[in-house]
Amino acid sequence: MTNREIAAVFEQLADLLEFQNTNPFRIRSYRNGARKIANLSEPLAQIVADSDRKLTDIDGIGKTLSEKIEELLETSKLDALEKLLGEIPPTVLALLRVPGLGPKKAAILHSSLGVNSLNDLRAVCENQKVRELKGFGIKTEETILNGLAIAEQAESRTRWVEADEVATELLTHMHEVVGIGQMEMSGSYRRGCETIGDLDLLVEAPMAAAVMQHFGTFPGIAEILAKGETKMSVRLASRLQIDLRVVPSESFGAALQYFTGSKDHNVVVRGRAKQRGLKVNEWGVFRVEDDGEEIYLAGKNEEEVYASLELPWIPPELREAREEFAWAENDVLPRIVELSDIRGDLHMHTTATDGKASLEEMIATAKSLGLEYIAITDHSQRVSMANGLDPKRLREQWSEIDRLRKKLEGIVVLKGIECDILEKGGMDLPNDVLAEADWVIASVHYGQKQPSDQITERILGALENPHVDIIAHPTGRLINRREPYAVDMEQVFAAAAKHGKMLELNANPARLDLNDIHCAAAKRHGVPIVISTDAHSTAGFEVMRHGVQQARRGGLTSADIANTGSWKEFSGKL
Ligand code: DGT
Ligand code: CA
Ligand code: CA
Ligand code: ZN
Repeated sequence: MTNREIAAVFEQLADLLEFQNTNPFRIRSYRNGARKIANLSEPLAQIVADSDRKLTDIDGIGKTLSEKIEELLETSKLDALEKLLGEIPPTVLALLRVPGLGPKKAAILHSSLGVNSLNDLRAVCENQKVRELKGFGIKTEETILNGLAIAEQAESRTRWVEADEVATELLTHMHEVVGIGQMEMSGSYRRGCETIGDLDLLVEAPMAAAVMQHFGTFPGIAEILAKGETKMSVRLASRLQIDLRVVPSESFGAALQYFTGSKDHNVVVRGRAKQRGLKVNEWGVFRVEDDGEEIYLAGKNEEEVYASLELPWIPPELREAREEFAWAENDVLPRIVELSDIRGDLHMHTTATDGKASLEEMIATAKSLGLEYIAITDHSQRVSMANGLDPKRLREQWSEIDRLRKKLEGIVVLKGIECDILEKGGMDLPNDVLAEADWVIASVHYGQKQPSDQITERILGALENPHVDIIAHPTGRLINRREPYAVDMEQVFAAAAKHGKMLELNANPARLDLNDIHCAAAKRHGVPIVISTDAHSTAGFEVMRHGVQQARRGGLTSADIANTGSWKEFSGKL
């Protein structure tokens, strides 16, 4: 189990205890523990495996917590949690995942209005029953209604990055099977979708039995849902479902194509096959003879499947039945961006605000990763929770960068700022300060729920400011957690194009903001995208791959992304 998964278990435990209105001291200790664990850079499993070390040596982890961590690592389960989960029906548990509805309020709705599911919750909100409860009101009722849609999605879909942790562990586990050939994760995971309904593992092996037997021993499996000759489905304790299919070598490419999807893409694939007197399914490409007999033509790899339909191989990220077939037919499939194309990172934080690494540590790590240019962009004063910088502290940081620059080689460090766009409109720092910066990011952190006109005006205002270079995380959404601002993105694209500004694709896997559709729209407007990590630690640089994946889904090439250029090229755009 990863630290993130362990932390999530303790968060859930705390939520359930709070829902049951039990000992507040225990609840707090689980919450603090979860936060500690989520912030640890070293895997807990590694510390436990080391006989010279003790979990209780970690600040904030006491005896109870350490025993529970060991229990989790050993069994992938927690008795205390299982017991609570047994006491509360799953439909009631779903209430705890509605943004804006904490466990305490959920408990009140449950006990006083008999709310037992998301459906019940929707009904009592729509019938305006919630506003009548003590301590709730119209505002709370609206907040809950807004949160419902996203809770309904989070019930059934896992963020890509979390599915990726499981996928990586699963592939390692399955590699222990002797005699297997190719192995790939297919489905929405392979297409790089933001969220994953379930994982679809494909294994090439002559004999399925050994593969399925070993699959069944993957730690974390809570339930075997189905088991056939060559397929099997399981559900993990984390609720994520995994489908396994074992296929022979001559069908591997056909199965990979089929199970990668998307369903809509495959509808077009089958249509093209039909036009050519062919049939495509998970076993291969077949020619259908007049007497109905089917002759196998191709299927070992995806290239030959597409080739038999007179198409070039199409990258999985593009397989959504959008423009990929038109591009493929006209031989203009874009060479979509790759991680190795990225040469700069233009959004990061240091200990001056809410980052965990110092200026020098961030620069050293960026350099060791091969980045050619970076921008230091701490928060501005309005973001008080993050200890945002006022003009004086900002200028001190810039002097420090000036000082470091004298001895730096091989990397350019820009003096930047992530300047808040104020709730009433306008920038959080005066223009004379912004004018001194090499790179100004503008972003919304407060007043995210303003009506469309108002929040759009604020962002358009920032785009009109001559010192602003880019808007960060332009829609503010958090996948499975928070809806985007009501911002009118068409106006934002048009204004960015008009004023020669860039837009960020924030690579944080919980944000991925802009999304794939917006990326394609930005390209259509000729607005350059910058993919940024928004790193808050040296480990934070790692998320760049998620941003690149999202850009690939948007069909962007390296030419569409400003931070793929050399420093000389990039600086020419400033
Ligand atoms: P997900 O799991 O909801 O995130 O999305 P996918 O795309 O992974 O969907 P999934 O797991 O239901 O199926 C994987 C792929 O297998 C899907 O993209 C296309 C193919 N597939 C699955 N079921 C069907 C089906 O009933 N008909 C067709 N034509 N294709 C299917
Ligand atoms: Ca799937
Ligand atoms: Ca599936
Ligand atoms: Zn930031």
